[in-house]
Amino acid sequence: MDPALAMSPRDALVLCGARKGMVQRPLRERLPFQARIFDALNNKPDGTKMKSRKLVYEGKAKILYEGPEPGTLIQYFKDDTTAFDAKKKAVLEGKGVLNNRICEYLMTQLTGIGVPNHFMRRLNMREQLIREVEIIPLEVVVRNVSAGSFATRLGVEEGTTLPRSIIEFFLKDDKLHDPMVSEEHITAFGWATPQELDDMTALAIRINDFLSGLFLGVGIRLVDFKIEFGRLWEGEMMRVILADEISPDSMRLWDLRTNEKLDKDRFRRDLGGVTEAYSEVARRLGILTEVHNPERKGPVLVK
Ligand code: AIR
Ligand code: ASP
Repeated sequence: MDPALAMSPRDALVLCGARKGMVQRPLRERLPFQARIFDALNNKPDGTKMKSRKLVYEGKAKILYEGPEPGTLIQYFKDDTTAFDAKKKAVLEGKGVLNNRICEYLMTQLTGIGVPNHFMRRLNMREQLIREVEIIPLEVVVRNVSAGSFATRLGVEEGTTLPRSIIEFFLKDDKLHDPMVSEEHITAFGWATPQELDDMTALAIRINDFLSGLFLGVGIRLVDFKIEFGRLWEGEMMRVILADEISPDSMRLWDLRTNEKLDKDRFRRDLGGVTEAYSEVARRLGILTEVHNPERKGPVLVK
């Protein structure tokens, strides 16, 4: 079992208190370096890819290439970061490496509790092998605490714990700025069937319960997150499975003790320290130790 999961909440709090300066600095220094080595090995000097692979789709933060076998794709995590319909853009060195690792970890944990998802295995620093699915054109957002567009839309003060977890659906359509849609809209226009909506809702609740507990164990509050689902065809059978990514780009994560933001809001709100925050999430989950700090084998208690 991962030591981060075996940690008591009290250990986790001690760890939060211990983090400033102690662990963050070496991570910040080493991560961009490793990302550069990877890029140097994979790219020609002019920036083009070494192997010519068939590009399937390029999004704002990820690229999909044809996979080695039919029904597979390679998901590449870019350092590119966008917000507000890509009006705000930056390249944050090392972010793609972190998201690849965090996403791998969370998808693997979800596989462990039987949440079907597209992740097959990590290939290298920035890439993972995934199952090809037909993406359902919806963003499924689960919220535990008021923040972001929910706080603005409903006038619920940011930080207010919601009386229960709330699920919202948004249509994936950049031109329309991803409008919120109801179940009526979704089924009337056939974006998903009633059965698929039920499946997505049930999976979203399980994912929220599991991830809330997982993050709580490492001193982080899962405020909200966005997931996407896809249809996986197996002969005549079709299943709805979790797809896309789960990373600090798609979640709001607040430090349990200080409410410090450890997610993409650092970029959206110009708070600085974006990749440092993502590193901190990875470190608390126990997934960066072997890469970045060989002498550190797990959580260290500090009096
Ligand atoms: N999200 C929504 N669209 C893209 C992303 N990444 C995520 C946000 C946040 C949640 O969905 O990162 O975790 C809710 O976003 P908002 O803006 O609706 O409050
Ligand atoms: N990812 C979306 C965009 O690029 C929204 C966001 O993350 O704020 O506009």
